[in-house]
Amino acid sequence: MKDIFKAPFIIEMGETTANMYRQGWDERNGGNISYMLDEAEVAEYLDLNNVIRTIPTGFDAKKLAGKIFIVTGTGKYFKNVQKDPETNLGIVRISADGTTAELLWGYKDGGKFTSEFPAHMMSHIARLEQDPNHRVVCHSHPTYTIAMNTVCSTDEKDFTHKLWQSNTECVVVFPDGVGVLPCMVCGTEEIGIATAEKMKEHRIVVWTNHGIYGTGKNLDEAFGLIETVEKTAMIYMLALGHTVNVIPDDIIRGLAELWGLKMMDGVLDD
Ligand code: 2HA
Ligand code: ZN
Repeated sequence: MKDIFKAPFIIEMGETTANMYRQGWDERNGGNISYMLDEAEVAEYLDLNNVIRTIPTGFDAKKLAGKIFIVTGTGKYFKNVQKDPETNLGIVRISADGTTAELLWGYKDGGKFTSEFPAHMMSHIARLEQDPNHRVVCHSHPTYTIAMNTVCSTDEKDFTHKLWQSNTECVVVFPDGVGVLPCMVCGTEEIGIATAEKMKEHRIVVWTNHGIYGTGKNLDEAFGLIETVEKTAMIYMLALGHTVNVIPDDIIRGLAELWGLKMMDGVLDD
């Protein structure tokens, strides 16, 4: 068996959580990440027949039966993942009937996965149906995105338009736009269902007054989506009340045409 502490997925989880913490987006226990792993790769580091304990999933996760995820722990701080991955992370496999997760490694102090596990798993299901290469769901509390929620409506077309108008990168990085949920109680199956519904059309979903979900085929991609929204929200908030110049719709359309991208419907006037 290879040394799991040297596994690329453990190293990457440590790097990404540290990075997000240093951005100031993941205070205290804020934020959570789940990353679907390749079974053959995990088998190089762990005996897949050795289940440490089982943890209820809290919802019907049958569509992910047999899939293995590395997931940040509930109550755990992003700040601490890199120095103690075995306490702050866990590797779990969804059981055949989808009601439990089999712990294969981690949560060393008896802990369990994030309270947002249903939202993560339902988002994985929704994104995998759109893109078989999808692997990562990343939730965070980026400062300016949440600030933007306090001054903008929850209309996702309007929210997307404001982002596209503020930074030319935006339409190129997320032509599929940003899904926006109203302020809801988090940690519930209900917010999971609502998030997954948005994930059918968007790789990014904003939880109003709370934070953001970014997804992708790897950690870089999910992080990069959040980073682009957050940087643009910062530009928007810095300029708020002083705006004399935004990116015109014909330039936004021109960028999408140049890169051959299909834009979210209804954001720009036809
Ligand atoms: O894990 O971010 O949404 C703490 C949270 C809950
Ligand atoms: Zn949160």
